[in-house]
Amino acid sequence: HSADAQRTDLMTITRFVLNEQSKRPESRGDFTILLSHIVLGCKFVCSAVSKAGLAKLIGLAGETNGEEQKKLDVLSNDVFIKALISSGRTCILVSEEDEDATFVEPSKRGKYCVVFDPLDGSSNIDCGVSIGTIFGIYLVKEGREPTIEDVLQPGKNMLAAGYCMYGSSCTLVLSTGAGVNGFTLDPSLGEFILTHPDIKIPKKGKIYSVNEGNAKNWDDPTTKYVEKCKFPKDGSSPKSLRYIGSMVADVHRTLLYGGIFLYPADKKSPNGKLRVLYEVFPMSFLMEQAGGQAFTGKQRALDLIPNKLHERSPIFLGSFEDVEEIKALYAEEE
Ligand code: AHM
Ligand code: MG
Repeated sequence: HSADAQRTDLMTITRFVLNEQSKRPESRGDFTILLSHIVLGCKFVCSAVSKAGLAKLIGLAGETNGEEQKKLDVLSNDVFIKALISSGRTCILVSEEDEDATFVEPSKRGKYCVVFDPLDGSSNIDCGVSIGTIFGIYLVKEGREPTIEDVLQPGKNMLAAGYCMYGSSCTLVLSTGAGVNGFTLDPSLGEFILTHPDIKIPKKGKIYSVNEGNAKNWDDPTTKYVEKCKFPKDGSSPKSLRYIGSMVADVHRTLLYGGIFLYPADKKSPNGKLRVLYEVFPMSFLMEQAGGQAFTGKQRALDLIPNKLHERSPIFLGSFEDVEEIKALYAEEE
């Protein structure tokens, strides 16, 4: 796909996924249909996010006679839940916003389970800084009633994962298990166009990304690792620190520029902060597909078997060699 071809031969996300799926003999278009409903949700949230700052001034759609406006994260969740159910391709939905899983009624059921965080990075919503949607997709075991066990599966069983970043542009990054591709929303077309084909994360990076305000409560390996980033002993330059506090934005930068993103355990939160099913797993899936690694401090992140829907785990992910270093520090502990 040369530059000129990219301008005139538009590779939309739908066309891309249809091509990809046509190589799979068992495919009947169900995945493409599911994805188009996820994409619709992302477009809606993108539009809502870009108008958020104006909401007080002009009033957002749906607001009637002074009734209180829905918070953006609640609104986004409602849109995703409805879009996913109406796709007719889902059976279980797990959202960060909902305590319990949603079981789709039999007449609208399909074979996919979707785990998602409709609007992640809540602390950045009100100041207009990048936020995002994260999702992962599992296939339900065929021939029996869907149960919660269908989603309490290790991340390596995911069929696909992705995120959409509502940043200076709206970017959707997707993997269906054969590499990672990035699409940018062309607002004038209302279509996501392939702009980042076959993303590979640099083997090693120059950036580390962590909430250093928690340093007081870190464990030894994390403390030693961050010390190493700042005061390398092997003659290399210190790493730069970048931390937005939106996982999607911090991971997106890590994927494109290389480096490491960490949300470690600390004395106050022994399991870290980020949620296994719809934050840790999709991002770990994408990292591995792009040639990087994701580690929990104990094991490969995608090998984790979650016991609860909203379980948390520490996470270290990014460039292969940077994650090797933190793995070595944890190995020394044992
Ligand atoms: P949220 O689901 O309440 O938005 O929290 C998740 C966010 C992530 O996007 C981000 O990586 C992390 O929380 C930042 O946490 P902290 O503010 O503790 O650094
Ligand atoms: Mg979240």
